[in-house]
Amino acid sequence: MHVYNTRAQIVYIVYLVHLKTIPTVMNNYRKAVKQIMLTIFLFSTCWSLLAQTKGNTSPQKSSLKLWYNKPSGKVWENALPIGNGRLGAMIYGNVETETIQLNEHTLWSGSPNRNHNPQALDSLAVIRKLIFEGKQKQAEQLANKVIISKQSYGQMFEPAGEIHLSFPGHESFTNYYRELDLERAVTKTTYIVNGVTYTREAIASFSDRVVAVHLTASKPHSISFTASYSTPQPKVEVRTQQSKQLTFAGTTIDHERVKGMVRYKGIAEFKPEGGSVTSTDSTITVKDANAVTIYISIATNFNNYQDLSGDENQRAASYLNNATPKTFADILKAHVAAYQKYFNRVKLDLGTTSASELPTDERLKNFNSTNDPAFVTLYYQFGRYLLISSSQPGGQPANLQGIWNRSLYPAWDSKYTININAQMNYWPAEKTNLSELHEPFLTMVKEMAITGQKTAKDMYGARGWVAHHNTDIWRATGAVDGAFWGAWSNGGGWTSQHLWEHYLYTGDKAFLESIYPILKGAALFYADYLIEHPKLHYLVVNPDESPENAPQAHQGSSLDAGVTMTNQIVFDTFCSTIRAAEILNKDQAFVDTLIKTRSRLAPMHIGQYGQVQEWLDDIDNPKDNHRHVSHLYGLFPSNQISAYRTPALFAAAKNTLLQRGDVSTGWSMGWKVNWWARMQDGNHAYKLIQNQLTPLGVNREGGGTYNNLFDAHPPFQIDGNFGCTSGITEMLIQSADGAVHLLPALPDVWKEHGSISGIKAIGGFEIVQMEWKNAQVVKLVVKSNLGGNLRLRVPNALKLSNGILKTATGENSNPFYKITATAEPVISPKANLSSPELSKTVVFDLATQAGKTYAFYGN
Ligand code: FUC
Repeated sequence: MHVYNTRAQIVYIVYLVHLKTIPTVMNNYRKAVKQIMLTIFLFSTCWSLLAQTKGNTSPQKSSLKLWYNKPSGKVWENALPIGNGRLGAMIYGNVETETIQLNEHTLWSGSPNRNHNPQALDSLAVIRKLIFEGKQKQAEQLANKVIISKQSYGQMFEPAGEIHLSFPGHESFTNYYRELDLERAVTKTTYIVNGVTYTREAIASFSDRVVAVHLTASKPHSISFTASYSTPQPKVEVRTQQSKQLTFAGTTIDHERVKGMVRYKGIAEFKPEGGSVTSTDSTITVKDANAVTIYISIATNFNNYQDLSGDENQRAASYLNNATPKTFADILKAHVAAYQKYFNRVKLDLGTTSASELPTDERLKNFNSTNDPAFVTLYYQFGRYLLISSSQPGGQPANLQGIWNRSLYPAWDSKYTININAQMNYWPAEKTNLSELHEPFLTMVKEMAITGQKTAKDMYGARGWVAHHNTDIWRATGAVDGAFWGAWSNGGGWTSQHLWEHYLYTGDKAFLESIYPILKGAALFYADYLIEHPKLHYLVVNPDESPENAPQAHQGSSLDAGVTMTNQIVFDTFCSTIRAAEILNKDQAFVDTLIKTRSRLAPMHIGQYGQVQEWLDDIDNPKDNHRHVSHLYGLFPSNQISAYRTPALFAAAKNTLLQRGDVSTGWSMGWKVNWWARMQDGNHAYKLIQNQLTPLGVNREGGGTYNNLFDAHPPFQIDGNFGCTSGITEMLIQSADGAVHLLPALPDVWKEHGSISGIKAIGGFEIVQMEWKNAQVVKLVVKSNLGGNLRLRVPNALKLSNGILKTATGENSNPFYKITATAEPVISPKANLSSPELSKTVVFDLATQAGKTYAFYGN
């Protein structure tokens, strides 16, 4: 549809027609005309090019834009996401019929319910015995009967329908352009029809709880359209009110024996400037307006996971009535300010090349064959944008699709898979300075800690709380899907570590006090549930599995006892609970028990192929390229495998990564960026970014990225976006291994020059600014929010602007950097381990004071 320089072409055609009609006798006149027309042509071409590049120049002014010169068409993954943590919308930017696909964070199928299977307890001893005897398949069959839920496998995050705006006469248009401005959280679509430039902007307002759409035109009285609503939901009533409101109201669907009881109400109000607005019983028509603002409010009766007594009508009306008196300009201003409070905290500059001048979809296509560092910056900030837009305090956590889902039966219910995916969503939260946005996830953990108590007691006869590999808005903690995937009881242990991580970054002792019972509950569950391995005598979890993977040796069954990831999670759960109790000065007797129990956990094993063993037995297949590499939980997000403290495990982790391979599902590649960053191999981490930033379909059997930069499992799954954003941070700054490590994994392509500001490190340090040249830190500004020793690990020596840095000695005295030693691994005599080469670093200590900022320079 796009015509490159229409005006120039029209002028030139007029010129040609003109020449034909002028008699030849008027040769001189003709020359003069030719001159004039040529001048007009050149001028017009330039003007047109300018107008065309206006679209092109705006993204250059701000490189933080996703922009395209084509509409989305029917492809949802071309549309651009906006969200305010409560409302989500996908803006298609289609010209003749615009589609605004809507979501609301609490619009889920079902209603308060429990899904644990209490039959587990009676058969637990039998299942354990079968597994210890090597009869995994039999154990799995029994587990399917008694452990796996006979109720819901988890409820679904549901769509709120679509508003369509159809513009008669807009079938043919020119100068098309659309963008998502990450610096302002605004989408914009512009095009020309009959000489009129039309512009549409859309926001999901952070300050006013509505989606607001603003339509303008370059000539008065030019805006006419009809609005309608469609939805895949079966139980919806659509109406119009006062000629200017389009409303929809419904109740969500039943699913897997759970009655759908979430009632919702949506109101879209159309406020034209000039012109008229009329309605039928299900459509609104605006005619000849100068501009139009559409306010969309949606609310449900959801109060919390056990209470649906809210009034969706009153809520939807009150959000709407607060917004409609305001102009779009007012709403936009407050929205941008509220959004930028978060977004502006972090700036990243990896350099810019001419590759960045193309539309986003073309940059994606070219990324693997060009040097486009600014594309990584864009993708990085898009990850932060997505977290801000899908996770706001008081709202629901970002689910498998963040807050964007158009399907009634979405993949994996668009809920929370907690054997990796939901955690990955929150990896960027603390380090990219979005700590407050961790809150919805942390609240979900607190709520699972309540529902999970009965699950722990009924299923396993244990105190504390447990969650399996999935949860949903009702905080289900039962085992679902099938024993192969679901007989994994570490959803509680792992998610509880996010509470501890939040404390490590913020130092908020009141918060630690408030969540201590949850950490303790997760540890208590393991203290009761661990059982001695009859042959190896370690304390292990049984039944257990290494998420979704099965060793060949177990006849296709995933069930086992004491798998590596679980041992690592139990270790972390104990360590953080012990540390928290020490800091809060409580529960000495329990701490003693945990310390004793911890010493009996299985250490990591290094197997015959030099790999970190996934299972206690050395049964890994070095050709296995399963997407989950769960046994490297200890390398990332945990810090049990370290370049400096555990060299043999570090070498083995590298072998595991090499054996597992690179290309996989989107989220798996996102995880691998983090792992290679921890391996201090920037080039390999960058290779994974390349693999991930590949248009879907190019990686055979793997994921990639959609045109709107959503991560492709496939299908769309947002975890990969967040995982990669975390990984890019880990390439530049890490703080999990006893020091703030600067430039631990800088790839060759970014070596020359770059800078990052606003990143957070453990212990409340903020990297206010870091600039590097030729892979050396040349400028560094660190703010110490909590005081304490700042240990810096840097590729080159630094000078403090007003003081002297001491070479680091001994353990880091900063309590936030205290690390419990990882147990010595058991190493197979067949293992061939060669130590990965590490770049040289220098390590400094600086005693800091809370609230002070320190400036350093490279030598
Ligand atoms: C886990 C993964 C799948 C998918 C699902 C949502 O089960 O193994 O790949 O990401 O979560």
